[in-house]
Amino acid sequence: ILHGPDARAALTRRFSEISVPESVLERNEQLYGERLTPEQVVERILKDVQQRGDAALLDWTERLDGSRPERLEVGADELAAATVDPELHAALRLAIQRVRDFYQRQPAHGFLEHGEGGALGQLVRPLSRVGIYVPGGLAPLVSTLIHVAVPAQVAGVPEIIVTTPPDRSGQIHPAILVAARELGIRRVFRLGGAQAIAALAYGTGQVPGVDKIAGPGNLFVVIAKRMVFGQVGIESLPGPTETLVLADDAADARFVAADLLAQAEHLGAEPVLVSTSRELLVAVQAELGGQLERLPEPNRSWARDSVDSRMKIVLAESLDEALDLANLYAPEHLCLLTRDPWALLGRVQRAGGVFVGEDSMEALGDYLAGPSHVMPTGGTARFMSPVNVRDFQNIISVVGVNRAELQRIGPAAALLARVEGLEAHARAIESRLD
Ligand code: HSO
Ligand code: ZN
Repeated sequence: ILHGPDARAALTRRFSEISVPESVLERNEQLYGERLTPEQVVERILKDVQQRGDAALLDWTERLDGSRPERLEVGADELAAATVDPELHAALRLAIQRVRDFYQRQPAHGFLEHGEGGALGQLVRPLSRVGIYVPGGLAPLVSTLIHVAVPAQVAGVPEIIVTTPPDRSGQIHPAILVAARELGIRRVFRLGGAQAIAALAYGTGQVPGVDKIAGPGNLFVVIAKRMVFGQVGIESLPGPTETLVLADDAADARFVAADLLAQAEHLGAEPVLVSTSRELLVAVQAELGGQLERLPEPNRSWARDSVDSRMKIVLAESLDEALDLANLYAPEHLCLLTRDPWALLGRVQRAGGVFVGEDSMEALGDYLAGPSHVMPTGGTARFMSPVNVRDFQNIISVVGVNRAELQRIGPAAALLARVEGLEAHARAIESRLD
């Protein structure tokens, strides 16, 4: 149990290079005969896709995902035929509807003001084509498709391209196909990893290049996104997830433990518990042990790894100190499990999302509370926001000054031009001055 300066130190983020697990290096050695770093692998893939297009995509998919699809794109008939059981179908619809209702409330309009001096304003335009990467494989994150696609659609993006890795037999989970259909998305590609990012960034014969890539992904996906950034827009670089539960003596240790484990079962997750009550910390630790035991495999191993290797437990002197620590850490998720959680909201400064009270668990937010579950990780909540409508729009500045206004402000502009040594600028302005 950490407290005081030790707690501050433990929750202070340090700039660190993406850490590469030994298992990744071992797999690379098997695949390539040398211990290539993930960066080296991604460089190879990007270059290959740039040079050989679809042929490279098929080769890498076969090599890394274990299947060689006849066509990368899911056919219209296959998309139309995908089914899931009716209850799941209804749950997908409910999620889409609630996320849509939420983002339709986000103000995202421009302005154009005509006044005495003419007009100034901002036009807001949707991006033309967006690529969404949906993690597959171990966990087919159908909710992630919904939580990225809906804000893009509310923004008005006319064309959405989805890529998601196929399983070993070349299939995409039917829930992802049904969700895509429900969303009105027509283009889904069997494509994962860095090769998917390369295809979306450069475009190939089969896969259209996009203006911006959104959605989370594994280590290779994140590295690939970093490398293509600039050529194409990148919405964010989400890393492993974290949750900070802030609890006082009124919190129920069973719920606290359950919420920590819900995040812990994501690979590489970092669960953090900050409490003003030592009794609660002790009770939660006991609960964690019991609840871990009762989780099925492989979830138990995933969660245990997060708890054993990365969990932090902090005793705070007061709720004020607890909030200071939370703001310092800037968690992706901040869960307030206290007697009066609403009273704390005004002091929350840095977090991806805040979950207020014991009935608003983060796991609900992952699916259908409303806001997108794609939130800033790794302390990037200091300067980044959750995925939202604005990620999928451009602003165009409008300048429509009239002649009278120009007479008033032009001389000052010309003066500024000359101090910068830009004579042609000054003359362009003065050419219209009386
Ligand atoms: N909690 C994860 C998102 C997720 N959980 C998707 C379940 N499905 C990262 O915020
Ligand atoms: Zn989750």
